[in-house]
Amino acid sequence: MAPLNDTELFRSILRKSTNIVAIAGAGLSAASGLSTSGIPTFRDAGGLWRSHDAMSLATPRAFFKDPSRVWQFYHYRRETALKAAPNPGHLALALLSVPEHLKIIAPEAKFTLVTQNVDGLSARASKQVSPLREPELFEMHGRLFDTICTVCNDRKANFNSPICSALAGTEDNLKNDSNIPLEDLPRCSKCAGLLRPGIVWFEEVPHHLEEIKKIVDDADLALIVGTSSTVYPAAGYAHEIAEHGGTVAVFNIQRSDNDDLAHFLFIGPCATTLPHVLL
Ligand code: BJW
Ligand code: ZN
Repeated sequence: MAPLNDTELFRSILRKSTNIVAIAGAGLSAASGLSTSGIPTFRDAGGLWRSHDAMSLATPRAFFKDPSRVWQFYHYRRETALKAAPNPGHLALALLSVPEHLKIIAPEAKFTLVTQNVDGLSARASKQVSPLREPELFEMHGRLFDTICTVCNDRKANFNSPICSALAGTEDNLKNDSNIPLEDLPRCSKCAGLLRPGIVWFEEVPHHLEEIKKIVDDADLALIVGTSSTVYPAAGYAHEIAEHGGTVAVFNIQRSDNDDLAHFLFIGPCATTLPHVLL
């Protein structure tokens, strides 16, 4: 059956659901950011992977082959995210974690946000909406603002801008590799080893998989938001939820891979559709 675009029917299901999960991707953050294009997604026209080869940037092998180039890319991503702010889509999802503010979900309902995004904007939205509440938020592909030492494995939050002086200004010059000497790239404060971004690259195991598995197993409603549903394991969660009888609602600016199993489909920019449908 073709998916429905019926806000009232969707809300009646939302009100009855007790384990609600949102699986978010880059489209959720597309409307954030200072530039007119916001935070670029990966695979759309104008997306990051259209102009940069993913495999030469987002794998451990790529990093060890050319850490200067990979750090330059992540420096650009960090600076873009620092200038961005949560948009109404992030805020609408954050509000679902505060059911007492909402009449639209049951008071006993549990809402979890599983995001593939590394920009930290969903965590910032939760702080904005409810500063004291710890959100049920899983950042499965890591965080732009974490670093990991490649020698002693120390993981730290690091919001420095720029992260090191040698990268300053290179964000405007993404296509020209700056060949920064290894010793001038970000280094560990404990052992002086080379730091890497705290991101889950291809071939690495995403974070929180056990907790996410349980949430997916229990979910009676899934919101699939702004993701092309091409990267596993996240791409498989909607299938698993539909298979055990849960309802799946897709929020995307265009048709995407999970539409064939969606019960609801809300096409449009999710900074508009999420607040419109949820609040
Ligand atoms: C809007 C909008 C607006 C725009 N409003 N919508 C074959 C089968 C199965 C798996 C594999 C396979 N071959 C290889 C694998 C494994 C691999 C994988 O899935 N590869 C696929 C490409 C096939 N996966 C992995 O390697 C993962 N690890 C793994 O599998 O470990 C093994 C293991 C698993 C489980 C247990 C034990 C072991 C790791 C994946 C790490 C992904 N990392 C990246 C890069 C991070 C670096 C960085 O950020 O720089 O994460 S890839 C990149 O894609 C990034 C994203 O999080 C991820 C998903 O992309 P997303 O968010 O969907 O973005 P887009 O651009 O693709 O889509 C945007 C969508 O938004 C579009 O639909 C637009 O229409 C929409 N949109 N504007 C609403 N305003
Ligand atoms: Zn170290």
